[in-house]
Amino acid sequence: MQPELISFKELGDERGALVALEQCHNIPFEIKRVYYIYGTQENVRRGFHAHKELEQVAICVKGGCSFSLDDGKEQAHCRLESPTVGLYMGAMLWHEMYDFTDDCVLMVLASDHYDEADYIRHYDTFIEMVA
Ligand code: T46
Repeated sequence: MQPELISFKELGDERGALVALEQCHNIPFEIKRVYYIYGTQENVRRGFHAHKELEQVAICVKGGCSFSLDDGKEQAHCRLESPTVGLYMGAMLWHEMYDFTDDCVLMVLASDHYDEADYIRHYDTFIEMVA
C-alpha cells in the first residue's frame, strides 16, 4: 500500500505563505471536527488504533512527525514535515505516529465528531475485522 498524500497549493506572496483547505474540494469529505496535537514528548508514540468509519486528513502545520500505517494486509510509512502536504486516512487503517519534532503541531481534519465507539484500539480486533 502507498500512503495517500494530498498536495495543497501554496498561495504565497512577498508577505509569506497561505494554504486554504476546503471541504469536498482539496479535503475529500465534509469537515466536522478539527483538532491538533502539539507538545508531544520525546520518544512518544501515539495513535495505536483504527477508525471504523471516520475519515481524516493529517497535516504537520509546523515541524514534523512520522506515520506508520497498516490496512491489515500491508504496512507503509511516511513522514509529514510540510504544511502543504496532507495524509488522507480512510476508515479501517491502523495508524501510529512517532518521531515528533519538539515544535511539531499536527493538525487533523475529521469527517465526524469525536466518538470513542468509532475507535478500534486493539490490533487483534482490527485484524479480525479486516480479515
Ligand atoms: C487519530 C490520531 C491521528 C477528545 O476528547 N476529542 C477529540 O476530538 C480527540 C481527537 C481526542 N479526545 C480525547 C480522547 C483522549 O482522552 O483526547 C485524549 C487523547 O486522544 P487519543 O489518545 O485518542 O490521541 P491520539 O494521538 O492517540 O489519537 C488522535 C485521535 O484521537 C485519533 O482519532 O486518528 O490522533
